[in-house]
Amino acid sequence: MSCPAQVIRSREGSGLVGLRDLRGSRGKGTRSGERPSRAPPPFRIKGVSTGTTRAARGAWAALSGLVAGYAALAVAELVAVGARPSAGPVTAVGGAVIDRTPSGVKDWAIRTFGTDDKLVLQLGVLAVLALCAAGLGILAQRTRRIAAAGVVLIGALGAAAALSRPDAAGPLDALPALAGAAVGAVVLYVLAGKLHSPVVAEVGATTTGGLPRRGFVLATAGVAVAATGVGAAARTLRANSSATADTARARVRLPVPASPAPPLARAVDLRIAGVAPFTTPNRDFYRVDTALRVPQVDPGGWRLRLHGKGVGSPRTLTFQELLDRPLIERDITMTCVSNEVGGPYVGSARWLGVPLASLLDEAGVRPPSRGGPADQLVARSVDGMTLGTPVETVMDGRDAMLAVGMNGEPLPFEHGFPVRMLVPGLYGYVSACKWIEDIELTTFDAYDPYWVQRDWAREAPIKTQSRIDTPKPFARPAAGKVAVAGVAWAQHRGIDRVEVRVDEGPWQRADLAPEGSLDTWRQWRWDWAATSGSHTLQVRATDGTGTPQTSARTRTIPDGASGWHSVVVNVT
Ligand SMILES: Nc1nc2c(c(=O)[nH]1)N[C@H]1C(S)=C(S)[C@@H](COP(=O)(O)O)O[C@H]1N2
Ligand SMILES: [Mo]
Repeated sequence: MSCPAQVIRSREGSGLVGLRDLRGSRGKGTRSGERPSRAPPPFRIKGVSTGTTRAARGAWAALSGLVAGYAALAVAELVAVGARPSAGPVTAVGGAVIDRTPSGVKDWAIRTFGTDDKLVLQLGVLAVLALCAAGLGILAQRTRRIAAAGVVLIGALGAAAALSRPDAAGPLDALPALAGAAVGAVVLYVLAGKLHSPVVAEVGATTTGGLPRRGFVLATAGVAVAATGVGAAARTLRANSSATADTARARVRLPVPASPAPPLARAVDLRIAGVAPFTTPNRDFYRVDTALRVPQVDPGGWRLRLHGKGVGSPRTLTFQELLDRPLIERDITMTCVSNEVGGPYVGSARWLGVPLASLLDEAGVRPPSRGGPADQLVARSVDGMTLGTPVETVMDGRDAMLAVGMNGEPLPFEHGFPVRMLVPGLYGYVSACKWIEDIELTTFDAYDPYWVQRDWAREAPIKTQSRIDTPKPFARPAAGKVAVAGVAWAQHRGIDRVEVRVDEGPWQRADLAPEGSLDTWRQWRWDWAATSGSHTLQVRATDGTGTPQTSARTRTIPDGASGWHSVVVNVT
């Protein structure tokens, strides 16, 4: 085995390692440049006499790997603050995993973990890293060089992941993972050398049950403390930069809209306990995106490029130039294609923004129906997301917009600050680009955007849906009058009718709240004379074109779930 007194010796006295030879003078720590080659390195995994000792040694070895990994991550995160926050290895690897996860699994993750899906993913990445680190720690007891090389290899994989991300800015993105790996490799090499010491065997194996020597314990603790300090520094720096972003956002003064939202009847919100409010507060608005780190864009440096096929005069707009244009304010209900029947990924807000069609019009863009060469508008975000929207739809007169405000404030960072796109009637993944920075006119033939590359449909108008918000599944209401109520949506077609039935009996017409607009959801209510026992409630809606919501159940992939929502309740 090449482990190696040789290598250890070459480091002795370097100050970096300061290997101590405690042979015969345990606890006193005399520096020695020599180690008799006949002294076997007894801290070998093999050849140890008792099982407990072997296990203990394995555990200490694994710990050395974990501490090296911890130091590597801390350094990587610190370097990432300087390079690019989302080039940090956990974020980069997590992002690369998201990009490569099959749509079915991704959809399952969104359904199962909701907005926690990202946390779960990052914990998963950390768990895998921890396993690798522990394994390399154990390997280092046999061969430090190969184990250290293993650390570098993992770092190279992290760097490759960072470079592969669509938002990678350049070679600098490889730096955090590589720097972290370099530090991790050195730490592992050094700790492994300290653990692999001659003294412990004599004492340790017999009397202390495998407790490693003091040098190892001190070095390990020292590295752990230092890494914690580095990690804290990284967090502080990041907190500072996000405070700067908060300040920039707080400074934004949203202009008064040239075209305010049409006034809403008070009764659009029936105010029934348990029913989603007509306007979703920003803090409760669903969030679906692939960003492990929410982009914090400085509006001062932000630019929007508009270019591509049929753009007579390409242009680049600043945030202020957008704000200076006549703005519209509209209530629009958004829905995610990953929303299952009865699911939560739908919300309504009052948006403020620049009409997109007029901007395109000024740049010389014509829709296909008027001879324009581009049928697809591809929006790109600062985090490299791409979303494709039919140009025809954007320019058909609906309130497609570049939104800057949400419910009276600048867009929250999570929802796309400083600017996002919105197209009423289309699922978010084909229309609602957050943190947008580029609009390219192209064709559906020429380019498949992110989700389309992952098996989702090119075009995806929102399907008519209705949801029972109250009573909740398996609720136990008392017999008598029970309010059955919820929401229904068919953006840009409107909702004309909602019906409810009990135990597959006759359909009963629900009362509808006044319509907000064709682009918003609509609340409904039906009073049920409930009798005791278990009952199934079902709901269906009819859209503004007179088309009833289909009963046919489909999955969310490729273009949105369909079918009727039902809820089972036990009346007491
Ligand atoms: N940059 C970016 N924009 C994005 C996405 C994304 O992953 N990245 N997801 C889209 C999807 S699938 C939906 S449903 C909406 C969700 O918007 P919200 O998070 O503000 O509700 O954003 C869209 N815009
Ligand atoms: Mo979505």
